[in-house]
Amino acid sequence: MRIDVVSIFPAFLDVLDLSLIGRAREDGLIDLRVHDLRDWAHDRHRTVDDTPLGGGAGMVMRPDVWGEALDAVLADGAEVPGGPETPGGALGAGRAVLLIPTPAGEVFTQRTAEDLAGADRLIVACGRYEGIDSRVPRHYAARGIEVRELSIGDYVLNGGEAAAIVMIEAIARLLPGVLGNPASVVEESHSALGLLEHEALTRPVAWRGLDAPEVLLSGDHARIARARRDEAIARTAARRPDMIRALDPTTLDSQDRAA
Ligand code: 6GU
Repeated sequence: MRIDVVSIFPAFLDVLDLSLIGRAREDGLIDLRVHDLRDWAHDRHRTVDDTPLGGGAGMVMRPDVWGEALDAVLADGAEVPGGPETPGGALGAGRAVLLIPTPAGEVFTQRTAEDLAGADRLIVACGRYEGIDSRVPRHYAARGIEVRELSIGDYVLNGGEAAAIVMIEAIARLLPGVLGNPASVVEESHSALGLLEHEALTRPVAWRGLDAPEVLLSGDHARIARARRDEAIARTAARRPDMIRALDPTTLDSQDRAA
């Protein structure tokens, strides 16, 4: 997957050199490129924002600067499926998604990550201040590009960079070959069942007066699975009653209902 990030703080994205994502980049599974929006500014001061039309607090990022930046980044990916030069339509046979992190977006969930992991390229436009001029997403959507304005939750960050890192990590770990143990992704997809994961324990079995549940030492895999599921339901009910209400009753067995 090709991922381009445009930001006025490109160094913010340096953490993506580390850990799992860094390894996936070295292995060529992810082609991540970070761009400085100010490279497309027009003046000596490299201005990228202006006061809001209609007045009000804060600054809004200029559509002309963003337009030139995104046109250049899209053209640079011409060889990528989904790039503008790929035969088969405005953006070719592949799937390119313009992702705009914003607290005013739709909420990014595991389902969103699974969906976006199917794209050939992501272009992530990180806004600061009060956001990017709203004509920018409208313009690219009208050009036939899939535009997703996404929020990572109901709180406000100073800019899209931290949210972009969250979303890129959630998407990238779903790409084939990125995770050491693909079973962890499969097990999580049970969270598609709509429960939090069961608690995890390791050795020592007794620690500071706290004993691990005996069942985990029983070797009885059916009993272990049952105990874990009961525990997952109990903690989901305690921590995320909204998830319990949203459960599909047909996915529950009689013992679940008793729990
Ligand atoms: Cl995507 N951006 C900003 N600035 N704040 C947020 C967010 C995004 N998601 C939650 N809060």
